[in-house]
Amino acid sequence: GRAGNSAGCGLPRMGMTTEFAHDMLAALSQAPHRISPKYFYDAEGSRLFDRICELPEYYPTRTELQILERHGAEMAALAGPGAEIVEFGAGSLRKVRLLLDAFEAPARYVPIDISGEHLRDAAAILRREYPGLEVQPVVADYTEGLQLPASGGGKRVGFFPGSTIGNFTPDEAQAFLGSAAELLRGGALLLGVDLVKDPQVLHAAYNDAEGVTGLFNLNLLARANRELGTNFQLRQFAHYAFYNAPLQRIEMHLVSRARQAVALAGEHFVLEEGETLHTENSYKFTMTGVRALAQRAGFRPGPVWTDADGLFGVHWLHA
Ligand code: AVI
Repeated sequence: GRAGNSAGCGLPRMGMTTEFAHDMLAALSQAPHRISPKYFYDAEGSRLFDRICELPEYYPTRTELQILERHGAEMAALAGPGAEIVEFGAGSLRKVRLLLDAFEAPARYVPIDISGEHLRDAAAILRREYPGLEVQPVVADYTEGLQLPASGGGKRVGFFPGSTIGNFTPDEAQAFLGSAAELLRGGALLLGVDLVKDPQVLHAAYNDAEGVTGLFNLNLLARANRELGTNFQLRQFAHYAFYNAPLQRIEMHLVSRARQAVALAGEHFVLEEGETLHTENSYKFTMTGVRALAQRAGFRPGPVWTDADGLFGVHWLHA
């Protein structure tokens, strides 16, 4: 709990760093301690996530790629010629390439991302590879209300791969889908979701033998030390990930190995031995669960594609 005696936080909400400072302060002040998984993704965290995607235990990335490869033609038929692909987040050039290759003369690609730098890079690469394609990046937080450039007449197809929706709270997922349905009205959303399965398979995906997921989790503290001047002792925290079956989610925590104090913004916060900082939820879905969720958000569920082992699902949702 809070052991300092300064008068409240008083940090203005400005850039990402101040927001991070604000949220870390809240996480340390309140029990249970929890912070948004969005803070995983600085440059180092993004590199570690790319490594996770290559791990033998982490099946989602390669399984979704395989589904997009096998069923791209069916998706293309639903999209029709001259479609416009709106991607929420721009972290998966490999995935959107499969759609761009399968679709008939896609007219436009609109990646939406908070990182302008990431977007510019992605846009430049795709413009070079697809000379006929209009690439129109939008720098914005796609979880907040946003406006898109007027569509050129083709169907607007949203793309939200990777089961990123699983990192939202159920309320956030509902709100996101609701605004996506508005944005894509008349078109559709291609939504990739990780499916409920054998807990041992899920457990292994977040507890890889090489320990990369642990490094990814701990990088949140390393990042706080770099950006906020905290003094987290990384060796004093253990990566802990488990499948919470009743809530259908993987939970990631950082467990304090001993009673320890952390300094932030002139205050000291004590973490007891065994207390955790809850860093991520990764919800898993059933096919019917996704369809019900989508329907509540204003979509009409269409076809679903999956792999032979039923690990991952890609849903076509009519907007
Ligand atoms: C980005 N997101 C869908 C990943 C997931 O599986 O929830 C992040 C991740 N966390 C640990 N491993 C991968």
